[in-house]
Amino acid sequence: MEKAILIVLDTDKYTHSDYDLEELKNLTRACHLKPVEIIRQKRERPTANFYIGSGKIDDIKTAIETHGADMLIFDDELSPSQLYNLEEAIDISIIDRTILILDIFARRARTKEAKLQVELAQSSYMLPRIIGLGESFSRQKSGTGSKGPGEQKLELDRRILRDNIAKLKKDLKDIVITRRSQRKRRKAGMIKTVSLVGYTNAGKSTLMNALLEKSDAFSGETMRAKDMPFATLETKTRKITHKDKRDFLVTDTVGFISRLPHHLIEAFKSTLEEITESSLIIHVIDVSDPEYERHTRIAEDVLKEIGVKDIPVLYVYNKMDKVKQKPTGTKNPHLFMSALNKDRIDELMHMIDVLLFSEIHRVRMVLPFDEGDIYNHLRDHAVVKKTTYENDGIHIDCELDDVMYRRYKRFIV
Ligand SMILES: Nc1nc2c(ncn2[C@@H]2O[C@H](COP(=O)(O)OP(=O)(O)OP(=O)(O)O)[C@@H](O)[C@H]2O)c(=O)[nH]1
Ligand SMILES: [Mg+2]
Repeated sequence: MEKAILIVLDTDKYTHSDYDLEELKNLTRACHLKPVEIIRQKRERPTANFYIGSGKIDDIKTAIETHGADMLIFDDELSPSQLYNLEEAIDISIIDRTILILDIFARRARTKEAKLQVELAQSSYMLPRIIGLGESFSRQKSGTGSKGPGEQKLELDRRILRDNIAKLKKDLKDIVITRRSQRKRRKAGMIKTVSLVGYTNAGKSTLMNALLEKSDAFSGETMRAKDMPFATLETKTRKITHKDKRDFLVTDTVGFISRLPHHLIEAFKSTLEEITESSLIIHVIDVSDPEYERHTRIAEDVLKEIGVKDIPVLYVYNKMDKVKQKPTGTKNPHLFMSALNKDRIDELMHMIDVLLFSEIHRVRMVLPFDEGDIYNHLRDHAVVKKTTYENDGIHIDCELDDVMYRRYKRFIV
């Protein structure tokens, strides 16, 4: 296995936690590289020439010697000139966080669409970085004013890359058109779609499998669920039918990660488009992960970036079998469960049914002070917009589904 040295810079903008370092090691391993050392520096901001301070270059060289390392991995996006300068100064291969993540995606992509998307992200990321090398090649320019061999080769590389990008975009467009018309047909059939989203490894595919097993039309086909980053790169949609519930479609898709490369989001937009058109989003959160609250925020940021708005969200706090205490800071409406043990899957089916099909009632309620349990139930299972404490009780503005509406009718004013 090739050995990699990881380079981490803590700046005023971003300080790495232990968790970040662990995650970086896992990403490295997912690329079949062995992390042998982390070199860490603290500065206000990256330097323009080497990203890290130039004094660190010697430390890096020594570490390369010591370990016999084959690769340097920078846990950030390097600019074309930083990459170029580093390559000039250091003999072994250098990659950055974006190239690393793109490489994992490339290894995992199975469908034609996923492969095209990854290749598009890789090519567009590399294009300006090849140009970065241009400055060095042009130094070889011959005296007659004609182009030197290095420069000619560079132009050729760039042209090939550009042609390739254009071709990838066209191929992808054809796939997107097919996808859109499939979705249109589904919409015409009025079947609602539920999208599973969340940080990578949260248990989305495991939850999809648990839902599939509940379906009367279960074919035996399951999603790939594995303990590794980015097990899923494809979007898969399946129908769930149940004798006492209304049919719906469920979509499993690629997971998110902290500082997900922008190029990747761009390239995967067509896959992620599915989410923006769903009727309900199930945000799966791994509560056994100490950073689950941060991961929740990261996933929400990605959803915003791909254009999700005004879609109701159900928060599934997953892997409850691995923790002793109920998680804090939970969002609503939510459900605590274990997708692996399939506990509370019936309750999930019920919540999906209610959220998808019941009418929403916007109401004002006045709860007597001794009905704290009901208040807690509302907070967990309805959308509470505003709470004020008045003399006659707790005044609550909230949105209730049919079931809750009937249940608490007596408190509605
Ligand atoms: N203990 C426990 N493990 C779980 C649970 N749900 C999922 N897992 C495990 O967590 C790992 C990741 O599960 P996946 O379903 O692949 O997660 P994912 O969100 O689809 O991940 P990506 O597709 O990589 O984004 C697997 O090893 C699952 O067996 C759970 O409720 N409890
Ligand atoms: Mg998955």
